[in-house]
Amino acid sequence: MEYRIPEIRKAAELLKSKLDSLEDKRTILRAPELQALYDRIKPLPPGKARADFGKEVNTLRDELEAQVASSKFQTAKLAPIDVTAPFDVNIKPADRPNPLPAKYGSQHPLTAELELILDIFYGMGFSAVESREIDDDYHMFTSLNFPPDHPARDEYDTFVTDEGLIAPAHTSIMQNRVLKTHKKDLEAGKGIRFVIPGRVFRNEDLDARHEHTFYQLEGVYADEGINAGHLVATITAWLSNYFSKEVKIKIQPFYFPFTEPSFEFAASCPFCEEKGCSVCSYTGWIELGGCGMIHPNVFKEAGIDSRKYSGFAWGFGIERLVMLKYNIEDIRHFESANLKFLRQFS
Ligand code: FA5
Repeated sequence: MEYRIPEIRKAAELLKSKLDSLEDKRTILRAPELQALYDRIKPLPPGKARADFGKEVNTLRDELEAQVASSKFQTAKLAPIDVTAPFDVNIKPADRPNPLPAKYGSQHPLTAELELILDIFYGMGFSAVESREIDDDYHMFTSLNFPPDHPARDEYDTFVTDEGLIAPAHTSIMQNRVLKTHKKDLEAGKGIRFVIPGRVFRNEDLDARHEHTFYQLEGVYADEGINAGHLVATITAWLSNYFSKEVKIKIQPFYFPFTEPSFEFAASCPFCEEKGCSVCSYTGWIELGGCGMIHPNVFKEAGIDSRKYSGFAWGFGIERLVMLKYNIEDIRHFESANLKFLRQFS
């Protein structure tokens, strides 16, 4: 703003330069230089000169006020804020909480065991692909041969968003994707061999063996001439490797809409050679998961001719397997963030 009256112009320059150096900008509105201008209005004779003087003083005050207001937003340069930080990054380093330094952290036991499990499968010629944590009705049910309103859907009661998206209750949601994507490998005579780890969710009553959020590992194998013998041999080879000792596998009939025939599989107890111990509840056998021959309708949904190709799939809970291996009595330890528990594996 250009002030016409020299006295006001001079005061304006002075007040503006003063404002820059003030920490509390509001005090400029009480500056003696501004007050002196107001004091000058009253003694002036009534008329245009007095009105012009008063108008310019008010304009100067408005201008200063606007500058004070805008200065509130001209904050000093702050360090970028990391919203994931467990404390305000603007706190002086000396006043910050002292969390456990990263060098004392270690892999979570489930991560370490999953890496080991995957390594075994890589050695057997499998590839791995991760499952998903949000999905739709088609992959959760329809592509897996669950007819609409079929009671088997109740076995997989899980969390659903308002938009109808589903937190998957099992890693079998990936069967259709893997078969569809690698159909061309089958046709090229290569076969499909995939393992699929993933986090799954269920509406469960929680106890020592049931979590609402846990991990599964799915396996999908398809080629020409595959039968249940290949299924048993594959699971036996993997488990014997995992427990570093010969493990026998027992399958017994079960029902899953997406496999036919379907089985539950159990392993001979690696801790007592089937004699019976507390780990296997004195039965000599440990139930591990579900499996079966891929249902023709699942192949059909993926565009694969089930008269030419066959295959098997299985799924098991990773926590339950790791609990067995380390004799962990309660599944809830894994997500408890209890350092006493976690340090036993570091
Ligand atoms: C299934 O989830 C099938 N999708 C498995 C399958 C895959 C069958 C491919 C055939 C072909 P089931 O609901 O039984 O099946 O779960 C498999 C395993 O997940 C169980 O044996 C158990 O090890 C684990 N599991 C199931 N529910 C829980 C839970 N609430 N907490 C921890 N582990 C669980």
